[in-house]
Amino acid sequence: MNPVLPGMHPDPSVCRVGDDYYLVCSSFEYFPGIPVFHSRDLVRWKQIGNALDRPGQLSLTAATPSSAGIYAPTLRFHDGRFWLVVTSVSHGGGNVVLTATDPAGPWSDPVPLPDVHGIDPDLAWDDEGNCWCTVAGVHQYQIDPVTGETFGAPQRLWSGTPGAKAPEAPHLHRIGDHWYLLIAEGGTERGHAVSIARGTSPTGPFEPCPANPVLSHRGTDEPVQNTGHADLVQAPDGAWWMVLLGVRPRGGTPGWHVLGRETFLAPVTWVDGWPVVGDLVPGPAHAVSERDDFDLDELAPCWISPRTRPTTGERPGWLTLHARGSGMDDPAVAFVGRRQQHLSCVVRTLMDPADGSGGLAVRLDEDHHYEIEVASGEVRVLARIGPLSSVVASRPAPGGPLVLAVRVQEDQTPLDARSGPDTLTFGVEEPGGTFTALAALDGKYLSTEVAGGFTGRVIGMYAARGTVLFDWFEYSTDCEDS
Ligand code: 6LW
Repeated sequence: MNPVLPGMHPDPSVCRVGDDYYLVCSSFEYFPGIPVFHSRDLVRWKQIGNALDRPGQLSLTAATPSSAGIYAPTLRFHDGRFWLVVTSVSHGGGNVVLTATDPAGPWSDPVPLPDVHGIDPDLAWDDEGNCWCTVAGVHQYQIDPVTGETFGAPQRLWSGTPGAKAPEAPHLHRIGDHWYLLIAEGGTERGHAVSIARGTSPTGPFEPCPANPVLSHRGTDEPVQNTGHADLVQAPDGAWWMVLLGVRPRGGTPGWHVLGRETFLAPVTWVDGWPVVGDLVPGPAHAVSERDDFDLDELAPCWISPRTRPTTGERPGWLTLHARGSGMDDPAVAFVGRRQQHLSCVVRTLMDPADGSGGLAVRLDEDHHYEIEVASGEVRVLARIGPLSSVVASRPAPGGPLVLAVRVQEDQTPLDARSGPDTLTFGVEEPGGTFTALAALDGKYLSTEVAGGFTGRVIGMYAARGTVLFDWFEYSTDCEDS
């Protein structure tokens, strides 16, 4: 069952209304922003929209670095409405509140909280109707979420466990007679942990749990690492659950994770008024075979683009992309992709190069990407790793539309400390379906351990020059991989 939301879905926040659960995640430099998911069982999630799906709600430009942008939303249901509070980490950014009656959208325009300083905002209401906005640090503001006004000075609620860095990701929940302040600490890397404190009022004082951290995989051989940044939800049967982020490092030392931080689910029981977090239940793996023929006017909600969405519709049934800037190295590249969600997968697309050049790319950020590109009568495989760019293979292009493919294969048996985590084989399909490989590249260079940042791999179509078109895009895996 875990991860319940594979691929780049970090900083999950969850709420329940009746039998329906809703969950949101960070989206960084990508547009549309803040994916919204629905589930009935906390295990199977379906994306129902993106909260920030109009350019007027979200200003991401080339001046927004990769891994900046939209961080750590909190989703709550209060007074008949859904509320989102989120940090926009970019020029003119800050914290904002949005509301919706239907979490699938439309969401309101953002209301700025100009006096709330700090990332990872949370919203909670007490019985008197006061609204508390708690941010990393951990500091708390009383606000009016409708106008964005702040009342009084911020109060420090808790600085986390002595010696642990980065108390962040606060979520304040009223459970029984207590207010619980859930936080992450230790930083979002291998030291990540979840801790909790409780008090009888939303403003504290808060008493730390003697068993903190209540969850951490630091210093263990657990296959899931960096566990932290959690939220709590109660099921209709009274059981409690925690959603949290974690990563799946693979290969040799130190282990490379390539899918970004993913969302996991863990059971929670209560002992003496403190939560006890159970194990992350793994698997079972499930096969996925998804295809988009681009026959609809609107793109499905899973498609994302760095910073702004390129115009896409022109030839009916095809995705049309006009180049912007210098291709995949450009922060504003015309790229439409989806998260890589499986350790092994196969991606294929039928591309018409028309009068331009472009292709199929695996992107971590503009400095770390591999792609197979059709340009100037050639098909070539390109690799960009930090300051180095290379054409690693080329052959003549057949002319006219052709199928480009990348096969991502998890390395099952690391041979030495430098092996893995996976191999990306780029190639073309001949008429009749035979796959011809052009190059096989080590996936570690498209990992967070190499590139840094907060995101994960996104695989998609791009234009490097002129106009190129894509008839369909397929993403599939088999049950070998979870
Ligand atoms: C987020 C912080 C974190 O704001 O990473 O894992 C940051 N935790 O809480 C970006 O996702």
